[in-house]
Amino acid sequence: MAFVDEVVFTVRSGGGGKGCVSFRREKYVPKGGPDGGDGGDGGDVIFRATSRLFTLQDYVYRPYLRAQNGGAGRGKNQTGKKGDDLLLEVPIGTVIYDQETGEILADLVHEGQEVTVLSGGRGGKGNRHFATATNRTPRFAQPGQPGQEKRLRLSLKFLAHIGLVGLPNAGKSTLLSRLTHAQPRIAPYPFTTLVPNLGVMEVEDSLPLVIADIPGLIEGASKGKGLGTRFLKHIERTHLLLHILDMTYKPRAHILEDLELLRNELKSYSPALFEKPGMVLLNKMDLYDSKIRDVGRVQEILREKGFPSFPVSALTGSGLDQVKASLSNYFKGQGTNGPSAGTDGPALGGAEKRNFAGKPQRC
Ligand SMILES: Nc1nc2c(ncn2[C@@H]2O[C@H](COP(=O)(O)OP(=O)(O)OP(=O)(O)O)[C@@H](O)[C@H]2O)c(=O)[nH]1
Ligand SMILES: [Mg+2]
Repeated sequence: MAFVDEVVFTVRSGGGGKGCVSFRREKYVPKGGPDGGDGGDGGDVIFRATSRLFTLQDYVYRPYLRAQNGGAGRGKNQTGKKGDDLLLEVPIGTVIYDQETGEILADLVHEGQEVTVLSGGRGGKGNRHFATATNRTPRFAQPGQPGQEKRLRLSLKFLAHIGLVGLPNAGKSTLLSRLTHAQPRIAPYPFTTLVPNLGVMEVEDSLPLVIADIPGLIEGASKGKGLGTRFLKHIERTHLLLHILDMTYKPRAHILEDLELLRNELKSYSPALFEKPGMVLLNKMDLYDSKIRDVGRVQEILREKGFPSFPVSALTGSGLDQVKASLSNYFKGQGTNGPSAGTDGPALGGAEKRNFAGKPQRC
């Protein structure tokens, strides 16, 4: 199934049913009074977040969706039927924008959260409401209020605690498959991951942590090179970024250049994303040639730059227990377990307060 995280379509709430003009007509009751019932209210347009959906695919071929109109009122004071609401289910993390003004109408971040984007028109009043001392036979009733229409843009931004960023082929998806039960595609060539993957990491004494793996970034991604930065929005709401660097046979300078490149692309996309606390995973240590450089020195430089780092091998699993422990410790230290719900900016306070593996760090 295609991964769709952006859709535009129009919704319309139901119009109210019209009020009825009617008079009581019964044997032996001459000139019975007005008994025109009210029109039913039109249906609302409601969005609901559900964890059953992971994309906005359902809305691709539905350019115009409308709620039901209210039924017209009838004689004998019968109110028209209320129009059915249009209930639209969307994945958790869906942001709803007014396409014309750009205004955010809703940000659905919890399971079952609902928002009414458009209310249905009220039903018109029947003629029985308009009888007065001077006009006992009102021959008019109210029309129903019309429904409203809006063009919407829905943008899905995953809610994850941790985001994986790295150059293509660095081992991000392998790492996701190791830390969680996710089974992303893994292959020995760049751009294996074409759309984001989510995985859930079980952590002792704490709620599970959601990890997002996105396609690799290359130099110029912010200018559209490679797959561009289109998927970075899926890590905008994370608390923490894991930068994955490939250590294969590389001299120190190249490893640090890779990090620099990643950081530059993140910064060009969004300063708020760039500012997020980060850790570095020095991956593929099983292929690292210690004759070229000492990994300790790389870690020292990273520490000076404010990044705690961990030498690991996503393939063999070495070093990953420490990473897990550190992540778990970090999130415990935050006193929060929910992903950041805001649409921009880091979710937590100052980076200095971060606590990786119990050590205070400057990020
Ligand atoms: N030797 C070794 N190979 C690894 C390690 N981690 C990943 N690989 C291999 O590196 C290749 C790329 O791994 P992926 O996990 O697909 O890399 P990615 O970063 O997700 O790549 P893109 O999705 O293309 O951005 C695969 O052949 C993996 O088996 C590691 O620690 N050691
Ligand atoms: Mg991948």
